[in-house]
Amino acid sequence: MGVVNVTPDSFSDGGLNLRPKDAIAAARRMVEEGAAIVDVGGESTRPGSEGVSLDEELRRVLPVLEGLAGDVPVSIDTSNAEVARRALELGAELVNDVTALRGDAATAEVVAGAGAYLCLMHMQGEPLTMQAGPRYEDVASDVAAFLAERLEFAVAAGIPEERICIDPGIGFGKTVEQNFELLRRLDVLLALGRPVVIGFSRKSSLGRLLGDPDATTGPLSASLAAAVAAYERGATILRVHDVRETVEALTVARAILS
Ligand code: HH2
Repeated sequence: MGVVNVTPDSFSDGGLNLRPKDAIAAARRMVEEGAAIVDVGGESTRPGSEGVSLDEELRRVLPVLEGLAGDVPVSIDTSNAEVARRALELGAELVNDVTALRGDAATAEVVAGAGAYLCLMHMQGEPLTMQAGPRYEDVASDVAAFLAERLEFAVAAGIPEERICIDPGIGFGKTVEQNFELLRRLDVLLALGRPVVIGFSRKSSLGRLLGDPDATTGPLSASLAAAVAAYERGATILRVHDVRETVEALTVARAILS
């Protein structure tokens, strides 16, 4: 899953694809490089971000979705039901909701009605404050229990279980150590029986592990290591910014592992 952020302030690529023409070109390039789907988002959820208005989110993503409609498989990264609805009308196949259907009460119905795929992600707290002292009894089982509950909720709302994937939400209310523990213990999430998505690409925990306590991003080399490790442990969807390099790394990993 390639990431296209149509935002001025995303943590690693803010401003790069703010013009529709650039975002469309980036999405097409990612598919050429081997992405199976491109995740288009109009709101940064980096630590400390305050969110954008519905109008602004629509203004950012609609021209991009219109430009991609029909020939690029699209996921819409939103927690807003109206953005999801418009994106699905324009051909998006998957709704990637970082609030796991808690952000907007209408999203579940929109996804169910369209017969779309859904990604449920775990987040403790909300972006503005989520990195201020995240607490868990046991991070892997707490995240799994949350995702199991959201899965049940989504299915009760009419979204077939076969259309749902789950994501521990790397960096969303987790310390560096908790992020790595979630990957180390991915089996706890796999036990829920749904495909697992991992988005470790460029995240600050990578830069911090490498020795910079104030890092806000991590380098490509570290992102590739995390993607390969996640794949090896059973993740089947890797959400990444650097598609070509990740596809190359995963191709080699697969040749060795299979
Ligand atoms: N991470 C980000 C955004 N959406 N969705 C899922 N399912 N999993 C993730 O790990 C995830 C996500 C944050 O990364 P990015 O989109 O690059 O940054 P920003 O939120 O600053 O736009």
